[in-house]
Amino acid sequence: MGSPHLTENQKQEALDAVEKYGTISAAARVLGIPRTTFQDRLIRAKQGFCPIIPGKSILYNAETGSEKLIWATGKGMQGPTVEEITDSVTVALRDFKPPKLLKQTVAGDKDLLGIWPLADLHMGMRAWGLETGGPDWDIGIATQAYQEGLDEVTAMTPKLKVGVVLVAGDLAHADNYHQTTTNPATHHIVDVDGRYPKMLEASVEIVMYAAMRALERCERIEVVILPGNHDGATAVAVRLVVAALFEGDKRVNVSKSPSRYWWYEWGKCMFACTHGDKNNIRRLPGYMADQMCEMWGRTKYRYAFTGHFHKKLIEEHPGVRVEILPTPVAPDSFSSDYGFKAPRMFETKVYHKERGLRHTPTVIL
Ligand SMILES: [Mn+2]
Repeated sequence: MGSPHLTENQKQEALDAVEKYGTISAAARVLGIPRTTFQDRLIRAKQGFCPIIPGKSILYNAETGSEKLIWATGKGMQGPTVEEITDSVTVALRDFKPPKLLKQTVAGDKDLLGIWPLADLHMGMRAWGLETGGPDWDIGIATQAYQEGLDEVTAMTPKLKVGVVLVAGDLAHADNYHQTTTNPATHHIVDVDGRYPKMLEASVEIVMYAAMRALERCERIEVVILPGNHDGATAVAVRLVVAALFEGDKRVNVSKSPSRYWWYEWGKCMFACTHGDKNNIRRLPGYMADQMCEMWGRTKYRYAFTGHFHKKLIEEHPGVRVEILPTPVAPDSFSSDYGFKAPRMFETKVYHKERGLRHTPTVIL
């Protein structure tokens, strides 16, 4: 294809001629050189922004230099040589710096702690969609929805040093064979699916499932099961069963504390959790500072969690971010009667020892 020794003057002459005379043919005629030779010069002059396709003929816009038409001739002009293509690509990519490879950790990041909140799962609740306006709900539906949500949110969670499976109360919907919540004085009869042992079993199973998933991401985990107003007795039973099932597993510690509060320290982070039916989010920061003053003093980032209200809410208080944890449970007749509604979701929360909250992978069910 043409002379390899095209001078800068010849290139400029070709560009100027096309601009002046409007078409390649006219420019070639005026310059007194064959059209194909002129076209070759023009292509070389424009190299860098005009791709050349072997076996095709291209009509360029004289004004802009962009392609107007391409004829697939199957013959005719040749494209640039392999060396020319290599050269132009090399020049174009001269300043491109590939990003560093992401750190592929096998072990968990030693500075990261993750929380798998299980707030208000209300295992054993039964709902009739026509009545509530939400989905039909029973133990089977809940188990499947929760397992899928946990799978998805865990897949979004990085590898961590420590994981906390934090059951923030109301894991089970009823607390006895009488289909009531914990306090008999309230006579609060709830809509249940199945007999009490079935509810207890499903409650244990979903905590075990979350723990197994967390173990896929963490070097070791803590399992914390706090009671709520629905399951004051059942939470104790679940805690004992889960502790027995993980007995001897060095990667798992199941808290046996009977307290309604969870306290934890991770580097400069302090955590607190209680169900939220008794202490509320406005009193919690002061109680946290008073009850755990030394942990408070050692830490810089502080997080308090409650459940109970079935909606996500974050309030920033001096020294503490207080969060109401969202729930993945469907509304029951009580919730829909009172018009309580919020997106159903699973989250995990990832905290750095020195930097506090890093991210909150979230799955909306
Ligand atoms: Mn509650």
